[in-house]
Amino acid sequence: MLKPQSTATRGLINLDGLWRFALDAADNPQPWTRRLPGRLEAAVPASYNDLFTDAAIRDHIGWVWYQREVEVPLGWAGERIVVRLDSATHEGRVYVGDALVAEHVGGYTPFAADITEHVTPGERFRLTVGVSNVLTNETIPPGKVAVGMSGKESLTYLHDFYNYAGLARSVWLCSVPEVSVDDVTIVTRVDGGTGLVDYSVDLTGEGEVSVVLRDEEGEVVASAEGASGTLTVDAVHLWQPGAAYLYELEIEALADGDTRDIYRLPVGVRTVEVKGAEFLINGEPFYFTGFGKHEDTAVRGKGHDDAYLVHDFQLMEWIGANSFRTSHYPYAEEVYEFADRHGIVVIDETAAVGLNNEVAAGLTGQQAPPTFSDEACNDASQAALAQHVRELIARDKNHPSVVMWCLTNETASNDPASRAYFEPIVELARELDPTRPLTYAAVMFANPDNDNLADLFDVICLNRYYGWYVTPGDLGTAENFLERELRMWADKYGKPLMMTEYGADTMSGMHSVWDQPWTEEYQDDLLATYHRVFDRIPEFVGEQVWNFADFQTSIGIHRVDGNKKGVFTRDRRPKSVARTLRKRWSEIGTTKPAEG
Ligand code: GCB
Repeated sequence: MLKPQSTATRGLINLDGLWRFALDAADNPQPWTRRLPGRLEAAVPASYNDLFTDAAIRDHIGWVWYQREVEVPLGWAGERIVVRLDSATHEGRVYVGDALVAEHVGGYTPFAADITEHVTPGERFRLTVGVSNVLTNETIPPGKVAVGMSGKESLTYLHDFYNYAGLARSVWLCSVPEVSVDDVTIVTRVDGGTGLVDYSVDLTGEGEVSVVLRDEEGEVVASAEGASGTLTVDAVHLWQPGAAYLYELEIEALADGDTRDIYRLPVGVRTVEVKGAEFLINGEPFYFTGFGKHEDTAVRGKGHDDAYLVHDFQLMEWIGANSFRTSHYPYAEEVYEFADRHGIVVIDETAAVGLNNEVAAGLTGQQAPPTFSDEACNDASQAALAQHVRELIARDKNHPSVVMWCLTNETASNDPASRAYFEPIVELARELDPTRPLTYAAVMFANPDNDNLADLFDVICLNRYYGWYVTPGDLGTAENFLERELRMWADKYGKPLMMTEYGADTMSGMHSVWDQPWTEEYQDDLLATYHRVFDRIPEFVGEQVWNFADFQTSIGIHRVDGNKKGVFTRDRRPKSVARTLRKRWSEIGTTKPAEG
């Protein structure tokens, strides 16, 4: 799905700001048919949970309602009028006046509705959006609403981040011409010093296509007629990690020789490939450094914020990180666009997190019910994941920064039943995008002897907590365990291996002369232990620390105001380890370090 944009042929109105807000209530059925009751206003984009002081809002389970008036410009007469939501977490329903115009399940991908029939240019309409935060065993990610003995409902889930909900990304009103660019797919190849840009355009309506590729100076470097073809770029300027270069593809839809639509797309020419145990970008071995991140800030929750976007990328640049994983869901599109422009490499992850009953059981000591079963991850959940993968790849396929899809975080790949669940998902992802490697982040219960998925993927990503959840406080044993396990994976599969999570909860400001978990020194020592091992494994291609910053989680006895494994605090102040990482990663750049 193309991101909306404003061009000579397309209008775009940003609907962010303050919307009327109300919880769903039995005494106010069909709230979209009238003005929402009460005086609450919610900021868009922002998760609604932390905006208000009323616990009933933060703890609400079910639908909430956002509403505002929107005026359609008079000049949009004759155009198709579309409302686009960059996300509604986790389920959205959109009403124009009294009419339901769109429904969407899945909290981290966009959706849109053609509302031309429901609105009149020059007039105002009431836009109401319902958003539900409910997770079930058939949603991605999964969750469960349970009623406790007191009769109070609670929403539980198996992922370690707070279930922020609402309109956390932008909402748009767009005008699109009758004959318009509906979709574009770009694949780039390199032949010596020449770049090859394969393009394919889908139109809505009958028309012809013409494309022009410009360099960063605005000079035309190639052009073509037709809905698909290959553009040849002599003396190509490659998109490189740390040195982004973006061409711009201008796509024109014409009918009867007249321009009907113009859409522009940044294009980075680069190749990605896995060869043996190497991850190659533009034919050169690439070593990932960086983080698993979250969309998470105080007050906004998962609300997208350009100031944090700029600041987080500044911190990543300062620390020498060349990459991050969008753990554990697709991020706002602005994040990928920024990464495209700044040469940061992205592992783009689905929202398939928490598909693992053993993780909770591990903490409670109870026997886990099977993860893949009618009551848990069943056919409907698999279909929801397939749909999510379709939407993710459709949204992000053209970003040069995205070098790999991560199809799930910490599923129960040690359960043989994981195979039947994930094999079709892997096939689907390969069919939708034959160009990018695939991976999954393997949970600590999965080892080379019992894992059932590794052979399906191109890169093996591991999340490991030796020295934290396993052998806490004993980094010597952690080092032995880690090295033994990494060598086993490398010997068995001979594929690139990387660590997508390793780290230690750390209270900023807590210090000790001893090896004390939770201190800043322990975080530093734990990471150094891992780095020694990484540098001894030839198949090792990258390290992404868990996590970039401290982040909010569900309330429980295992977390004190959230997860504290951040290298930065939640308000982005560096812990001591940041300077150690800065030194190591600045030296690494993009090249695997020699054994130290
Ligand atoms: C994991 C999860 C991540 C958690 C992390 C932790 O394995 O993938 O979501 O936050 O561990 O800190 O426990």
